[in-house]
Amino acid sequence: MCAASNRHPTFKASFAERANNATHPLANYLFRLMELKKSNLCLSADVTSARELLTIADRIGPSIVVLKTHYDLVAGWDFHPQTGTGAKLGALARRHGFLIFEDRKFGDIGSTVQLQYTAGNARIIDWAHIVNVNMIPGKAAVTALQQAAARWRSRVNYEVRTSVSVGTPVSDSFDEEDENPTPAPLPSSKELPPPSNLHNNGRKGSIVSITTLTQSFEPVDSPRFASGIAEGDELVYAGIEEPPWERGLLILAQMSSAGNLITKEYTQACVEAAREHKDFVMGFISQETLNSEQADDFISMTPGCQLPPEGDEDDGNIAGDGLGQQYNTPSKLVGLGGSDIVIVGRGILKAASPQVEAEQYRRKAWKAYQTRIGQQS
Ligand code: S5P
Repeated sequence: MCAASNRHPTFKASFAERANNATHPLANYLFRLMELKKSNLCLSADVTSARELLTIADRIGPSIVVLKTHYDLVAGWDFHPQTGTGAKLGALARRHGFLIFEDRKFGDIGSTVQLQYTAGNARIIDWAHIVNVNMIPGKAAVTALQQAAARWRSRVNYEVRTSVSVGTPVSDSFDEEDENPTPAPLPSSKELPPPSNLHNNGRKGSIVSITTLTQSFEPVDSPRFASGIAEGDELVYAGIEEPPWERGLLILAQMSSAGNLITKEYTQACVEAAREHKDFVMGFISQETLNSEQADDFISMTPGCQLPPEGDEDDGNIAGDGLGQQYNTPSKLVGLGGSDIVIVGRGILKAASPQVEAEQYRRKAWKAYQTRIGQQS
């Protein structure tokens, strides 16, 4: 563990203080959520069906501040933008108060990661508050994701609906099919061309064609966006507003797996990239805090976390999974390493009662944080 980081002001600062200093709107929100829920726990929801994912998100939601997904290992993921799995997770996130982090580990050239983030069936940016990037391709991947997020952000407040109808207003007119037959025009809609064109001076209706273009702008947070989702999904977690629309990025700066190829220089390059993109990069996936310069206030989220088996002493050492994964306890990661959020998958998912176990992890990780900052519980 890096001694310099342990002397950094953020090591002893409370999450409430760090919320006040945070410049990234989503980091500010997350710190406040952590204080409100007394939780610095992220569930790594590595389950293989959409049904299990939604069930576990609903059950564990009250204990966590972040739900981490790997959407590509989920069978039956419904891609519908308003009623699909992403939208349903979003409704659960609002109800229980957590952010969604898609652990996509983007790792390609800029233009490809932009498309992977915003396009395809999954349209990750629509439902994931946070994503992460593998820095192998270099800083351009971060810049590219930031650009894509900024473009998305500038559009997101308004959903644009355009309907085009072609035909004539006279009785023997023919109508071509509407391109978008569903929505009735909203009150704010403007019609082009003006209605005076509807009089055709007695010319045969079938020759005259009038195009009506209806374009309406609807706030994306309109209740209509919740429609199609089960009743009750409009419920919102009390005590805090809904998250801001700004998206956040975590840089994969260190890994938990044995023999990983990340070097100190590589980690340092990740920190530099984060400093250059502070309005998009919230922090790191790392094994310890990486804050070292005075102005740094990045969030460290740490996977490779488990509690010792019941009755065993917490000496910080836990057996790995036999496939390279290494584990440390919350007290070591948060208390000594200065990590802010622990990421736990199988430690919770494989427990006899995941709900009870999640509460256990929440309490231990929160206690480690309180001890670190010298706060009485
Ligand atoms: O270094 C890493 C980075 C990540 S994001 N090590 C990890 O284990 N992860 C992810 O954390 C991994 O992909 C998995 O989803 C989760 C750890 O799961 P667990 O079951 O071992 O707690």
